[in-house]
Amino acid sequence: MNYELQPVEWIKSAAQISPSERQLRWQEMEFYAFIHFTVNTFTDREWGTGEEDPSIFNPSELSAAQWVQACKAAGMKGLILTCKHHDGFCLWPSQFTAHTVAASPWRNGTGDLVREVADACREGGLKFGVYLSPWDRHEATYGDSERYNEFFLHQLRELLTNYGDIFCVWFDGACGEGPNGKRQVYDWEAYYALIRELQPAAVISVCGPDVRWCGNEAGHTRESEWSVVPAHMQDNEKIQEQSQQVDDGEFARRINTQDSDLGSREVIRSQGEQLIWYPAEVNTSIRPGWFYHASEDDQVKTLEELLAVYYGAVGGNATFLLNLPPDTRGLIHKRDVERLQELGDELRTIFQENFALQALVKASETMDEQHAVSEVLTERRDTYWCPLEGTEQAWIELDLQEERSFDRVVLMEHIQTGQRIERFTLELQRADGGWEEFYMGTVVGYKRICCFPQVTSRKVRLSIHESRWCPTLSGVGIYLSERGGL
Ligand code: FUL
Repeated sequence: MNYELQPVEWIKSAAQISPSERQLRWQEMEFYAFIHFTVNTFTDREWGTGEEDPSIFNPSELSAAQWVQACKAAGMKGLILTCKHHDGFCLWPSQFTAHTVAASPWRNGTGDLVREVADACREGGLKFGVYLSPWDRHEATYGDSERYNEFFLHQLRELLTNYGDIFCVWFDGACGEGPNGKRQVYDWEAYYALIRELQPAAVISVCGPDVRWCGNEAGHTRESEWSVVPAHMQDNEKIQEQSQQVDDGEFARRINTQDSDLGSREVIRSQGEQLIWYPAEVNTSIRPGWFYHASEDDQVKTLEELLAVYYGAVGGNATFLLNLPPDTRGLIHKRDVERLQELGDELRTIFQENFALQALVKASETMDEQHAVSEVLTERRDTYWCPLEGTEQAWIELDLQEERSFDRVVLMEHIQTGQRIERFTLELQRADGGWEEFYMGTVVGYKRICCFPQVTSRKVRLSIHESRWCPTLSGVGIYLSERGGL
């Protein structure tokens, strides 16, 4: 981008930053699982020391099919497995270390859990992803940067060549001291290059260029989650940096992962740097811990809690990565399984009937025939409505053909052409013909699920008050949740 541009030209170029094909495919997955499982499951810890004896890894009834079934019941589209957590124990028989399932009694040392999970995913129609912790508390070369990087690349290659298509490589930012007291310098560029070579369709998440960590592990999303943010958000080393000194001696505020506003006009303009498409993922666990602890059996998140995270994440222009920790049997506990089924049932019920599909729809203006407003009512996401270029305010109106009660409105931008909507309202038509606002929102992006107390009307209007260059919409849905307003 050229920072010398006038504001209107500048916002036009910001409006045109768009996702890569792999980012688009990933975003469409919406909801998928994290599985944290390793020696920690058997030691009842969250972080292993690296000194665990592989003989403790011995799940008695492990069934990857059960995990996949639980994910599918919840409506998830994929699963990411901790193939190696910080303790260094590998769930596959890596040729580059003895600290693996091959040294455990599980399946008499002939097991390969990565294979079992990858196969079960493929069979069940889920995409499969890998978590490989760069921080390794077992590996002797850790801290001897060059040698460890080589070792890590070997492990990556094993995972990316032997287990079919991988949709995501998830890199954690944790970096501790090595056994020799040295600090490891990760060769991120080499890791990324190998992933692009072996699995070009995979996104690289968190410590990676494709998917941004939302900034917390509690399941919170920002009110305005922008996918277009300044390029330094991608900088692994500096991600926690609060501020930096600029050339003229003044302190310029640099936004970081925890800030509440990463992408408003004011913020991106003040950062004065390259903008990138870097969408958010919300990761949280169904229980307090990432690994299974019997003591947390009565702390499985409630349906209401999970729905709230779902609405904030999937309904707030992010994706939802929900962690499910299998227990020492190698099964997901009954309580978690039941909760996942309830969640899936609830979501299927809420989004069962889209009242908008019957609607007559009109718009304040339309760019051309290819972008007719009727495109917002089709299931297709590659077609969309938009007004004339340069029109930042516009509206569409839906006549539902009969009076309807509803409490959820789903809006989707055509993000293939960028993220543009900044502020909108929803209004309904009163009996006297006047319009009454019942919802105000900011960004839309891939998907915004507007939740509000039930209203009743035949006509609904979406007014876009602020947008970048010109808004787009590829989908609109209107629903009634059985539960009433949250
Ligand atoms: C963190 C790790 O330290 C936790 O153990 C867990 O894997 C979480 C997803 O990321 O950084």
